[in-house]
Amino acid sequence: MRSHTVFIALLCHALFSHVLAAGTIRSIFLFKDVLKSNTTALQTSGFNTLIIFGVGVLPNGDIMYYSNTPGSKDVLVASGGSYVGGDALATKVRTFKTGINTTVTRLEISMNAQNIRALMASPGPGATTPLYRNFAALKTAWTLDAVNNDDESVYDTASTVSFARMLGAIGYRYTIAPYTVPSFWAGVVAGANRDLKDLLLDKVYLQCYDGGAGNVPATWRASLGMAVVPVLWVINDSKPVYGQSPAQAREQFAQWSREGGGMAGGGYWNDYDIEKMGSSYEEYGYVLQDVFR
Ligand SMILES: *[C@@H]1O[C@H](CO)[C@@H](O)[C@H](O)[C@H]1NC(C)=O
Ligand SMILES: *[C@@H]1O[C@H](CO)[C@@H](O)[C@H](O)[C@H]1NC(C)=O
Ligand SMILES: CC(=O)N[C@H]1CO[C@H](CO)[C@@H](O)[C@@H]1O
Repeated sequence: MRSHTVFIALLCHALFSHVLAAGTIRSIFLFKDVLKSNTTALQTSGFNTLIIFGVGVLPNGDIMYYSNTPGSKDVLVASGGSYVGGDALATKVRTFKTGINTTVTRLEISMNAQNIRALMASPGPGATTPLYRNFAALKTAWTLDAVNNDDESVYDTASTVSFARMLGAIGYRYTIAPYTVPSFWAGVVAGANRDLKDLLLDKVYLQCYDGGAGNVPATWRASLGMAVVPVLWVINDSKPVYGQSPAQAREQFAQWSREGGGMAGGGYWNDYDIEKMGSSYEEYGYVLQDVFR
C-alpha cells in the first residue's frame, strides 16, 4: 500500500513536471540559414522552441525564406498552394523535431507584416486564397507549429487579427515578437484570442535588447494580460553593448524574476552570433534549462 502510494506520487510528480515543462518556453531565433547552422547543437542544447527567421509574403501571396547568411540566397518556399522550397530544406527543418536526442518540440517561422494588409483586403483570408493555401502547404512541409509576427513598421490591428485568425483556421498557433507599442500588441492579443479558450496567440517573445533594451516582462504582462518570454541578444560584434554572456543572461532573468516575474520562459536572439563569436550553445541552453524548468 505504502509503496503503491509512493509510486502514484512519483507518477503524479512525473506527469506534473512534464506538464510544467511543456508550457515553458526555452527558445532561440534562427538567424543563420538552417542549411548552414549547427543542427546537432540546436537539437541537443536544451532548447524546446526554434523560431526560424525570417519569412516574408510577396504581393501575390507567395512565401519567401530570406537568407541572412553570407553566401546564401533567398528561397521561394511556397507558391500556387504548393511547397516549392526543395527536399533538402524541408528535411533539414523537419529534423529539428525528429532527430535523435532532440529536445525541440515546437517550430515557428518569424515574419514581418509586408503585404498582409493588402492581401487581407483582397482577396481576403478565405481557404481558397493563394496565401491560405501557401501557408497550409508550408506548415505540412516543415511540420510547423506557429507563425511569429515580428512587425516593426506596419502596425495595422484589423489586418493583423484577420491574418492571425486565418492561420488559426489552418492549424497554426500565432505568436508575436514586440519591442515597442504595447497598445497595438494588446489589441492584437485581444482580437486574435477573442472567444477562444484554447488560445490562438499563445506566446509573446519580448525583445529585451536594442530598441527594446528597457523592456521589463512584468510591465508587458500587465499591458497584454499574459506572461511573456523575454528574449536577450547573445554576445555579438554588431552591437556589442546589447550582447549578453550566459552568466549575464542568467543574472538578467533572475533580476526580472525579482521585479515581478511575468515570464513564460526565456530565449535568445540568435544562433548566427553564437557560431560567429565561437560561443557555446550548451552554456546558453543550460541557463534556460536551469532558470525555466
Ligand atoms: C556542432 O555542435 C556539436 C554539439 O555542440 C559539436 O560537438 C560540433 O563540434 C559542432 N560542429 C561544428 C561544425 O561546429
Ligand atoms: C543520444 O544520447 C545518448 C545518451 O546521452 C548518447 O549515448 C548517444 O550517443 C546519443 N546519440 C546521438 C546520435 O547523439
Ligand atoms: C543578428 C545580427 O544582426 N547579427 C550581426 C552581428 O554582427 C555581425 C558583424 O557586424 C553582423 O554581420 C551580423 O548580421
